[in-house]
Amino acid sequence: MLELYQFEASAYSEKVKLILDYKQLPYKTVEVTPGVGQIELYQQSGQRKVPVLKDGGDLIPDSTAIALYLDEKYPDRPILPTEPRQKGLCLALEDWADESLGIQGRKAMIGAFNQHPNFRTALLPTATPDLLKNLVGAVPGDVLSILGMGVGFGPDSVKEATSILKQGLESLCLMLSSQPYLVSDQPTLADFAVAGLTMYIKFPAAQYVDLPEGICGKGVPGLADDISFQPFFDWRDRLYADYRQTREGAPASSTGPTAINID
Ligand SMILES: N[C@@H](CCC(=O)N[C@@H](CS)C(=O)NCC(=O)O)C(=O)O
Repeated sequence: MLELYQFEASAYSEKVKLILDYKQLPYKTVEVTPGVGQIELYQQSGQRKVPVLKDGGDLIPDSTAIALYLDEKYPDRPILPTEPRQKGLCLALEDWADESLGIQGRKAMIGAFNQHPNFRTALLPTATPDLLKNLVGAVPGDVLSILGMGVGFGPDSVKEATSILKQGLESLCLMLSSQPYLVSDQPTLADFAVAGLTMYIKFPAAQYVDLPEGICGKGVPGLADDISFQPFFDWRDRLYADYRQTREGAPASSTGPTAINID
């Protein structure tokens, strides 16, 4: 069976899980322990980041490489359009999702999380030992940078990220206002990349991701709760409902307020 080495809270891993689910491929996830688990990953794959897909003897790091590998090896329910213009658009949007939405989203989320230490621990993989969780709460800067989660963003950098994301979310709402998916009338890699990489702006509901319930369905204040971006989040909810597998025994979706509530 396919194995996905991942962090549950990784948006790049989420993108791959959306694709695996869309393609109806059975897989199991292997939670990588930050730090020590990444050393093992490095020894096996030559790099320390998740996601990494294991398919028999093949080990494929990087969400884009995994997506392309999956589409070639398992061509049923294709995620790359064949029409050249659509294919070009799809690949460009996927890259934008990875390089802009994902990276700026992480900055904006860390900016929101930095306001309250408890929220930092909520981001850690479920397998993280309690000791490390406590450390993250106590000295988040050091530990989170070890985890590659990016901290130390100044207010200007968070503000800039938020403004880039506002334009991104507005663009997505406009693109989706007259068509069901970003590139064609079927979901493509672009849709799954955008849905996955916007995870940090607003976390999916608990029935899809195994994160502390407190953050599921919540997101960056000023983005996740801005009513003008609701069409995008409604579209993403539909994509999840249509294609993402639900977790067994997961609590029902919460319909509460969308912003992170910082007490
Ligand atoms: N380009 C990579 C980015 C993957 C990535 O940034 N993964 C993060 C988690 S979301 C990671 O593993 N960070 C740990 C580190 O940098 O040590 C992809 O598309 O898979």
